[in-house]
Amino acid sequence: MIRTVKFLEKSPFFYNLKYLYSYIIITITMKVYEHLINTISSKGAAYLILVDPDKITFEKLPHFIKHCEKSGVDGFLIGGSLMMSNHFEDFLRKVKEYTSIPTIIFPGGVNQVSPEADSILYLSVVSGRNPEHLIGKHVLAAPFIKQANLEPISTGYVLIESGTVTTVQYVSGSQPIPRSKSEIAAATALAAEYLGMKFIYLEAGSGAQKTVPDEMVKLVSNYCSVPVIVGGGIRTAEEAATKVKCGAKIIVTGNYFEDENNWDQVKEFANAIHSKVPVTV
Ligand code: 1GP
Repeated sequence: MIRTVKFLEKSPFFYNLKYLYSYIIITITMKVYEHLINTISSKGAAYLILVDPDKITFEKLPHFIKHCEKSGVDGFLIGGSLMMSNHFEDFLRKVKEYTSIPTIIFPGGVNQVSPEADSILYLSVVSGRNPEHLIGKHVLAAPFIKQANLEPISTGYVLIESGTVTTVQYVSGSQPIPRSKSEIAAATALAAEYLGMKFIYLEAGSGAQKTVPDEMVKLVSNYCSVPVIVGGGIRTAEEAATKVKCGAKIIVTGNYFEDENNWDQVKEFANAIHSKVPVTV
């Protein structure tokens, strides 16, 4: 048996098969950015749900994931600014088991890099001046991302003041942009775009008291030509729809659906965000 395997390993057929296999894997993993861009163009905006491994049990996860996919969610962000549990890889594997829509790591640290996802938001906290979150962590993570064959999606992460100190603000040691300073947000976003970042993420922080101001979403979306992601504190489908009307191209919700009682509203959110898709009952 061992001899057969050794022979096969040396044969051109096996080599080609291995090559084909990696090609297929690369092709699949390279698709997430394109998938999001295509979704934005066909549906008006894309809807991502943030799943924090600390906030849902393994038992409830399959039902939630299947429910989200069925309700029209376009992808999952997985991770968080702070992670207390140590089952990140198992968690990702479990999510993949129940969905075929993209899984994108939303990393709070280098410990959240894993080959079990399709892609990773390569976030640089461009609103802050903490070098560790502008480039330091990226240097440490880059070799792991390459090894994991993950598709990095370079994203300018812009923290916006939202009422209280959020976990992301505290953990990243960076000052958010004041709510009334839309022009600072716009200049920051444009700088990120000029540095080659593919998305701008306007972030109020998970569970934020106040969402990113509509005026700011409008100004940043008009000022930049890369798609703007908006997240943090969105608790109603109307709020999500308003952000899209203001120019947001991707909406992220997390906290609201950590409460099981709200799960039946996922479809309502998806319909509100997919502005180009006629709603069917
Ligand atoms: C947090 O933007 C995301 O990073 C989602 O925020 O959890 O408040 O929906 P919420």
